[in-house]
Amino acid sequence: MPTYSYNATRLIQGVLAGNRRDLARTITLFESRNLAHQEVASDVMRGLAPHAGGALRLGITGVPGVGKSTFIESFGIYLVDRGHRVAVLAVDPSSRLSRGSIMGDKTRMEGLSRRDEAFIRPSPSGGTLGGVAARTREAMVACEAAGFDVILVETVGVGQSETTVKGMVDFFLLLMLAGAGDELQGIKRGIMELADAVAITKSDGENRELAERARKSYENALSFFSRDRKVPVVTASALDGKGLDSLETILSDFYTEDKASGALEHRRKKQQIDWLWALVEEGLMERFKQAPKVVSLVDEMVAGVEKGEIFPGHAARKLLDRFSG
Ligand SMILES: Nc1nc2c(ncn2[C@@H]2O[C@H](COP(=O)(O)OP(=O)(O)OP(=O)(O)O)[C@@H](O)[C@H]2O)c(=O)[nH]1
Ligand SMILES: [Mg+2]
Repeated sequence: MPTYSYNATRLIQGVLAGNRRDLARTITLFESRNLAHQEVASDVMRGLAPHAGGALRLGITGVPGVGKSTFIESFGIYLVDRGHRVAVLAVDPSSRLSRGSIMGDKTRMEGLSRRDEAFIRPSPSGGTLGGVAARTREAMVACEAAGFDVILVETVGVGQSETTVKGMVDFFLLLMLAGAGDELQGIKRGIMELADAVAITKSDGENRELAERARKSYENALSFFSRDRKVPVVTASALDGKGLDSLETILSDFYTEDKASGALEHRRKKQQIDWLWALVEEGLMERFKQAPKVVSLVDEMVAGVEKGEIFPGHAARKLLDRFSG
């Protein structure tokens, strides 16, 4: 099968001019595992990176069904109507082409996807969480270079992905449902600790009162966490647009404040360095597992540990010595 060939200079020019087709193509190029493509991809990345960084990067998480996609649709349109250019990306390591993954169906974002000022890209599929996240970071660079000033990153509130997404955004919004009984039930404390703001979704119709009660309860719970700044809790509805204005104010205040104080820049630099180390770790592990001199010893060490004849610490040291020796 002939592989599609890309022209780095053309793609860079197209993306910088805000051409959506070129943006989509660039992201596809970044996702390609073809070696020749990867070389062009690094050239394109080098050309785009100096033009990135100009967007507010907002991560959005919450359990399946909480209303993330519907919220992104409403909030995205709200922002576009106010003159923003909005790109929507996703990190969903479980996504398969065949399965209904987050944003697998763009149907919940039909209105937004029709807007010229919006760009929606589903999660890269397959691979490790690290791999999916790396592709999303690269897509983010491309979107920023194309002039999008708000990047929304949807991730599903299970597993490790929210920690990973937290590491690539400026602001992390947790969507929660109002439920009867203990409001904190079933919500992992760890996720609450990552949130920069919480929105109680589906605060419309009969649910309004319940949502308001939940809001107070979460606000109270969050006040016990020691945090640099207060974590606002709002009620929102994607159906009637309730709470979208408060969220926009919260976000723009945050962005202005952190930009002026240098906190934004500082956080992003730290994220870049964390990312560097994550890539080194991942690469090292890959090289380790593929190194012929290690491969020949691995089975022996694993068998030894399994039988209880070799202490794991000893086996690990032997393998590492062989690798670096
Ligand atoms: N009443 C009401 N229903 C909503 C609202 N937002 C979402 N829903 C409904 O909740 C259901 C789930 O919404 P989604 O946006 O698909 O939720 P999600 O969090 O993206 O779900 P996953 O992608 O499966 O993780 C849908 O039936 C929506 O119509 C809202 O603000 N009010
Ligand atoms: Mg969804």
